[in-house]
Amino acid sequence: MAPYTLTYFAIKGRAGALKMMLADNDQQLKENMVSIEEWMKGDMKGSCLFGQLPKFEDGDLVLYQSNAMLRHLGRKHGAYGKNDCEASLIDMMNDAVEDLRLKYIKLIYQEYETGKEAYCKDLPNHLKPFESVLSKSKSGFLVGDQISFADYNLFDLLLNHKVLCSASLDSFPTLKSYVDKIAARPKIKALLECENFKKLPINGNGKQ
Ligand code: 0HH
Repeated sequence: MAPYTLTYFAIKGRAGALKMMLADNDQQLKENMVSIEEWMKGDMKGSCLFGQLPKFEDGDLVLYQSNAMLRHLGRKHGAYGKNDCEASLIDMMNDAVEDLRLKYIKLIYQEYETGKEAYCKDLPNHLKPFESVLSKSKSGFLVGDQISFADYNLFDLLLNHKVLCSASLDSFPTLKSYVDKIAARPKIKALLECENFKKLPINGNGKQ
């Protein structure tokens, strides 16, 4: 039996990074896909602590909030640094990924038609700090000498941005090779090529 269960809409959305981290760690995931019709009935929304998905279960532990899920799995699978200082730096980088993800979500769901051009123009200003951190990293990961949950999260978001603005990484050689390197990790590659994952839209409104 899969130790972990994810309940979420049939999109990559806020679950992409989590699936990548699990795949990279050889972990099975049971998925309950919720249709928009089911969600609109309201019972499930009412049962969720913050009225939102994803919901993640690890045995008796029930988690909401996608970043809490990443942290939980990071702790369990050695992807949260090797000491407290590394863990704090990973938190910092993940918070920065979340800041960019919120901007991305706002664009996708609220202002895609009117805001896409300006968003893509401004994107380098938001990518520059990640390029800077990675260009100083000996391991090629955001923090320390091993991959962390913040790397899976950044990788997932960079893939979304490559779809949104195809030239987004052109002026960031380190970010570009970072994406290529993570995409080439055998279990990540297998996930990215797997039909069940590929067929999921990135977002819930058909925009990407
Ligand atoms: N801070 C939370 C987290 O990180 C945010 C969760 C969240 O925004 O986990 N959940 C949204 C779904 S992700 C939610 O539950 C955004 C995609 C929206 C598209 C949904 C339709 C998909 C149809 C296939 N939203 C529902 C709600 O708030 O009622």
